[in-house]
Amino acid sequence: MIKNISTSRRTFLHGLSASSLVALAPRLSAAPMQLPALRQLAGGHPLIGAAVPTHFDKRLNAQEKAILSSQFDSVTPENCMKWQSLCRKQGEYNFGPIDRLVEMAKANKQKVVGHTLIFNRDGNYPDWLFRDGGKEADSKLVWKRVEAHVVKLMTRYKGRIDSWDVLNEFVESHDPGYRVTDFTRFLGKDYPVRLFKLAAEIDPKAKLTYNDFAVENPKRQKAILAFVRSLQDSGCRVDVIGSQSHLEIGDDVGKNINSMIKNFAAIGVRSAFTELDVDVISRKLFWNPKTRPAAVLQNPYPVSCPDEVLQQQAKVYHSVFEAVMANRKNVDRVTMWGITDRNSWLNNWPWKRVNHGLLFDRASAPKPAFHSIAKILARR
Ligand code: 9MR
Repeated sequence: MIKNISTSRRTFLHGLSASSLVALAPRLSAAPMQLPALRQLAGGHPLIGAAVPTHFDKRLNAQEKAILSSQFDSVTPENCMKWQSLCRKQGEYNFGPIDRLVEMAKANKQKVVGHTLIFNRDGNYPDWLFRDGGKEADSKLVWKRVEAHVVKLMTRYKGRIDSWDVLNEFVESHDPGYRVTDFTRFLGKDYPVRLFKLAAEIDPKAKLTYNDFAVENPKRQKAILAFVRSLQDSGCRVDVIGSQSHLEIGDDVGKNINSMIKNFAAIGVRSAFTELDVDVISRKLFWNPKTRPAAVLQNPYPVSCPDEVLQQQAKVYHSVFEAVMANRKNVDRVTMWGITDRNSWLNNWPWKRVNHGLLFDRASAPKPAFHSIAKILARR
């Protein structure tokens, strides 16, 4: 894997202090590799995170575990804390996977993100939530269940969760301004106020985050800013706005991110980049129903991704980290949505293909994007 590292990158590695380099367990027949540790280079400002799959103990190999512990100082459960995974059957909570993640994080001196209390998208809740025997539940019963769930989850992990994604994907920039889901249908459009107040009451010390997608888009950013201001006006504490940042090559987001962080800071809220990845196969054709049939046939890099594409990808990561470091006092965290390309959700969404969206490839080798980020972090 060392052969992927260009001369300039080798020179860069030699320029780093020994304490910021970590050895990764070698693959069979490969030499041990010294890599800079992003978490050490950033020094906690911002935190550098990764999403971790459910049953990570079995699903990650030794190299991926070594990357997870050496590179990242924050972990987000990718799925096991979502209501539908945690409590598929009413009354039966499966806390095992979260408990193991929290323990692992403690051993690795990593912070944990609580993802997520309410995911305001249909399908991201258990089937029983809106039912009452053979009929629909009424709004009182649904809120009672929401309250009980939030109390149970937040109380159990109180003091061990650094930041809670209290609410995920509520805002739409078009009418009516929010995503209409079973949650809004049953609880009304103002339920986020009750939710944030409840979360603040249970854990006054944890950061409370509002998390959403495409926040770098100016129209959505404006709508999200207005939403968070309305929460503040209703007496809610919102510490962080999370920008998921599921980007793709060719995205030119640096300027928007720069103004986004500043705009959020102006209302007293810090930013986080909560689910960063950079798709190397553009999704644009997929969103157009006319071109979708052709889009879903695309699988251009089934074996490996060409270097020129990886360089384009590195450019996008670079622009995110440039903006982050220029505004670092207002950025809480940057989390990658996975560890290596092997386990990334981008291999399956929005269609099945071999994807290459993260900082480490399928063999756990660092990609140009990794080196470009390390270089920016090392400048601080
Ligand atoms: O990566 C996650 C994938 O494995 C799940 O099937 C999916 C549905 O819950 O959620 C994915 O993670 C999402 C995250 O929780 C919220 N923002 C969008 C992410 C990608 O869909």
